[in-house]
Amino acid sequence: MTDTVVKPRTRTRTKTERPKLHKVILVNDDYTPREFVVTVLKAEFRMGEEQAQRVMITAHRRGVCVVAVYARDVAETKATRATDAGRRKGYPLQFTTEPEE
Ligand code: TYC
Repeated sequence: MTDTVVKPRTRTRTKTERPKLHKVILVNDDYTPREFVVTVLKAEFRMGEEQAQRVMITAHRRGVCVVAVYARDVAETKATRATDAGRRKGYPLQFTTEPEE
């Protein structure tokens, strides 16, 4: 009888895998007041007035702007909270997330 030799399946990791960071992205719309966007950026993302103004105006002009990067769960929680703040006022303000490359 022939013995079957089972080769152990191993995988060589050449680097330590780190969880990807996720971007929070501010999306422009035609209805949310500029000042409200700035207020949400300051409250949820701990930005100063000048930085919040810059991010808001960049999204206004270009359609989107990266707000910050965080671990995935933090990015998703902050995006949801910021989007909900707009919804409570009846605004279509949107914050989305996507993984960094
Ligand atoms: N475009 C909006 C306005 O003119 C302001 C605005 C800026 C809304 C950025 C959303 O992500 C946004 N009132």
